[in-house]
Amino acid sequence: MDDDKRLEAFQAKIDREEKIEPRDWMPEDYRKHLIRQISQHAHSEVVGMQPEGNYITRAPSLRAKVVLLAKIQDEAGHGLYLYSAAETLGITRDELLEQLHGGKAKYSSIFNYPTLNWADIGAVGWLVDGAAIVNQVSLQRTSYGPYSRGMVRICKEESFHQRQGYEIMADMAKGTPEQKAMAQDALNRLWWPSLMMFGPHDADSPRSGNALKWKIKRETNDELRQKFIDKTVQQAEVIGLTIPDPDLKWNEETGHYDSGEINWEEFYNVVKGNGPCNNQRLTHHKRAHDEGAWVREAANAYAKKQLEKSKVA
Ligand code: FAQ
Repeated sequence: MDDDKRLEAFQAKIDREEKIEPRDWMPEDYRKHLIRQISQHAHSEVVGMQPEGNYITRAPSLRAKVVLLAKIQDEAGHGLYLYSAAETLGITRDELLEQLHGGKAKYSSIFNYPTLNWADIGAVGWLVDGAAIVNQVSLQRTSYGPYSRGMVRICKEESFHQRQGYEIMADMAKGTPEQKAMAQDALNRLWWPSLMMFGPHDADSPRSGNALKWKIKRETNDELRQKFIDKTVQQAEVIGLTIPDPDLKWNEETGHYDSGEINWEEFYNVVKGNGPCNNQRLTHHKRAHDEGAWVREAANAYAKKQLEKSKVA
């Protein structure tokens, strides 16, 4: 079959809602697009452990500590599923990490903001995991089989994470005036960066055209952002917190909330590496990777030994 025919058959398969699997023929651009998106998603999960990891030793109760620990371990697991999904596309884990450490691969802008206190841990679970779920529920229907299946499990775990954060915020919002003020302050600082997680407006999103045609993305950046706003505004109302957007108002006609404009200059600045914690996050990741070299060496030596044993048997 020539390439035009293959391409036609590939698109027809996608249009029939059949999944593309690792051994299926796929255009090079589709493969590259997926490696970029899945690996950036994986890096986000792993780097995203850092803003929370600091609070394992500071959680206010044993229960809070156990729940936070379980959540952070889940994020590591999500990173591993996603790296494995990316590897099915013909790239190695080492190459993926080189791209991260060399600054070629991005990770979500949200993880370049600091977590200043326990209320921020609540806001991360509620808003960041909440935004991640909206995006990932949509990605469960993505066209690439391994990514789509990974998302199903990840979404189940994310909904526990979102509840973990919302519970912290709800408890603080009904606590002392100081606790409520801390919860409100965390919402004020993390609201806008959470909206930025969905990426630029559709008109400014260069990757969306192919992503939608290939059904890698099932909904646009703005559609998903709107879904997140609609459901989160109501959750804020229930616990008595105020979304820090003076332009936010219900629109009877559209059936959605209208909202103010995101500070895109801030977004692009963070994406370019100049956010408050970019340097800290990457430096920490590199150090942890270097310090873990002995674990990789030991695992490789063990695997080699097992292989030799199986040859002898
Ligand atoms: N941050 O043309 P588009 C989580 C980049 S998981 C940084 O719209 P696309 C769990 C984009 O890469 C959170 N960069 O791109 C958790 C592109 O640059 P490139 C991660 C961003 O791919 C919770 C350029 O801008 N989730 O939180 C961002 O069609 C708590 C142009 O943008 C995923 O990765 C951003 N926010 O749409 C863990 C979901 N937005 O690559 C721990 C999968 C855009 O050409 C604790 N990814 N850029 O150099 C996606 O759905 C998409 O890739 C989007 C971006 C929606 C992120």
